[in-house]
Order: sequence, then C-alpha cells, then structure tokens
Amino acid sequence: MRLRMRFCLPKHTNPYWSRIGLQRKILEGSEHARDMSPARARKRPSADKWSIAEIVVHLADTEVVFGYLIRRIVGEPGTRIDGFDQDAWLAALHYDERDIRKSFAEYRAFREANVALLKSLTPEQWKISGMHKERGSETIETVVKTFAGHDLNHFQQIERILASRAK
Ligand code: NI
Repeated sequence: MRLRMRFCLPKHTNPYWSRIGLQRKILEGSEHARDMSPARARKRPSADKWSIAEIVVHLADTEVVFGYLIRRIVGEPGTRIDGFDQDAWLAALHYDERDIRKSFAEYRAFREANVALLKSLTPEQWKISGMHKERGSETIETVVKTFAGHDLNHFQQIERILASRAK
C-alpha cells in the first residue's frame, strides 16, 4: 500500500516531503526485519547500540508522540513542543521485551492514522505553529519534515545492522 501526500504538501525541495507516507522502500526494509526471529531482532550490535527490535519500538512510540503533537498544535495553536527522553522510555517501557512484529504493526497503524489526519488539514492549518523551547516557533510543516526524516534515518540504521550481519 502506498499513501500519497504530495498533493496537500507545499512544493518543497526537501526529499523528506515525498516520503512521509508509507513508501515502498520503507516497507521492503521493514519486511526484512519483520521476518527475523524475535530473538535475533533483540540482539544488540554492541552493548551501547539499540537492537532492531528496540529501534522499531522507538519508531512506534515516536509515532504516538508525533500524532499527539500534531493534534495539540492544530487544536491549541502556540502549544509547547516538548521532546522526550528516548533512553528513559527504552528502559522504563521494557523495549527489550517487546515483540518486533507487534511493534511493526503498531508503527504502521499509527503512521497511517497520522497520515490520514495530515491529509485532512487545510493549507492554512499547515501553517499553525507550536513553540519549541530552543528552536522557537515551528509550524506543522516543519514538525512533519522533522518526523519524516526521523524514521528514514532509523530505517537506514536497521539496513546497516542487517548488512553488517550478512557479511
Ligand atoms: Ni530516534
């Protein structure tokens, strides 16, 4: 399945714009990892590096934060944009015990819901801003661009882990 978003996004040269939907490449990458045994997916490349399973839980949780943020900014313009402590979440929310298949399913479902929500926004709503403590005012456009890049980077990270294991 391929969700298209370009029609409602402003023209922009940033490559992430065209990739906010569930793109084929991302799904192919996902399938490599999704077919792994849960035990293999949980194996960390080194003690201080996240496992593939942990990365996928991080993506699912980030999608929750993303969806909440979009709703907050559109519903309550000027709302404060906060980050979250990813390492604290990883430990406290037992990322190491999660089932990678369920995490993938969550990530996809949350992403699809967020894409559907973004599609429903008017061009004016894409310009609504929240307030980031350090970066200042940020529009929905900027927030989307940031999050779209985030998952691509992590899928590349997964590809690198898989490639290093294949050697
Ligand atoms: Ni991340």
